[in-house]
Amino acid sequence: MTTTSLFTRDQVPALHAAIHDIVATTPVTDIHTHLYAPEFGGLLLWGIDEVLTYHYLIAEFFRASDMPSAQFWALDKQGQADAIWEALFIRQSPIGEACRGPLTVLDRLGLDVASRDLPQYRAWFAEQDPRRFLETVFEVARLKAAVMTNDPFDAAERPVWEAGYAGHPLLKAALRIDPLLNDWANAQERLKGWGYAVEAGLGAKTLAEVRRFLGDWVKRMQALYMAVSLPPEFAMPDKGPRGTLIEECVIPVAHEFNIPFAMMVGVRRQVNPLLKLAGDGVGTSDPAAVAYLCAKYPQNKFMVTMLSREDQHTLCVVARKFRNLLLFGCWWFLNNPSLIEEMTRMRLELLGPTVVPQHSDARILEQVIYKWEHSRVVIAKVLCDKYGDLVRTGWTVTRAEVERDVEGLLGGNFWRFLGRSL
Ligand code: RAT
Ligand code: ZN
Repeated sequence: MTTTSLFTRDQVPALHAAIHDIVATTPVTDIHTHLYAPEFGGLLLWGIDEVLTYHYLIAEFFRASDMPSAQFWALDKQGQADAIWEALFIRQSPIGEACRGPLTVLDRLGLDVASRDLPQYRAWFAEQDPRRFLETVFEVARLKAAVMTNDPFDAAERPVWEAGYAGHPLLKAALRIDPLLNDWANAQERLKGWGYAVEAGLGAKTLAEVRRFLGDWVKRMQALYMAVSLPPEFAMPDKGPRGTLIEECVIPVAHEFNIPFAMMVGVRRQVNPLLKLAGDGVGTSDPAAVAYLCAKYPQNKFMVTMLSREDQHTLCVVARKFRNLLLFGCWWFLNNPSLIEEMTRMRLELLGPTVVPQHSDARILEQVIYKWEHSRVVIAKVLCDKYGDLVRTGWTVTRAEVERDVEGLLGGNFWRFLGRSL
């Protein structure tokens, strides 16, 4: 089939086949992950034991098993992976989305899923070289780039930047500033220790120093955007430290460097601390906070994803009003086929192809294989309905037009929003 193929109302099956093919093969820019370049050493997680101890699976383990949490946490990584494999894959069927993921990974890497032979999988992963494996995984997942989550407050990560890390062709940086915006008292002490003249009260001098801190790290990381995750109570305007720091520091620095400020709203941290990283939950938020920022700062760019299903419609309506707002991803508890389908449908109906329907949030390298494959299938299904509805009006669609739209949805819209190219 050539790129000039034209689809009419009589060619819906061929149109659907083309859409599935295009969505499955178009290279992706994954705009939010927790992956790292190999230069960050142990921060780049990969391998079957990491895949099996993903925090989504840890949460599910504690439902399926009666092992006391202290006993689980006392196990080493391999012991935890063994316990999870036994509880979630052997003693019950792995039908949940987080369980299905590792099976897709194993299969697409050429391993025999039917064997259920965890030691054999381990032996295969042990032979991989992380640098080469990163490229292999990106090829299998058809990723052309992924954006990391880079936190200058992280004691393991910071020294890599300070030692002059020079960047990676596949992994781009994003400056993550949760500690600054969600825990100013502690952040202030840290900034002071790093030579910024900040005080607890947010006076003019302190705000200037916070701007200097942000600017220094945007430059050092060549950050594509600044990002924060926020609790359900996030509200703007807000006279407290978070609101002041956003309006007086983040907004002007984002404007100066012409980068977006990404807000990931709705996470209720540590609902069950016994689960550690797996212990966070969700709450409904107020998209009016996003509308306030978009309206007050039309020269700034904002990227937003919200964690609660209930907020998605209101957020779409906000995005209809503001061209400086890019919606992205089906985040975390929303990254399940039924919810991706519902959200993608709603976004395309309300916003057309001006969104970034998915990011992977991968914490472990191999996860990009399943997260993207599973999402591509759902996105293609929704697009089949949408283009099918179009041609049934008498409108015609070319393959090149579908390719153009899908390129945007799978990352091009992000780059254009940034005003950059890969
Ligand atoms: O999705 C996740 O893995 C969460 O643990 C969070 O990291 C979340 O994505 C975030 O960026 O805060
Ligand atoms: Zn994340």
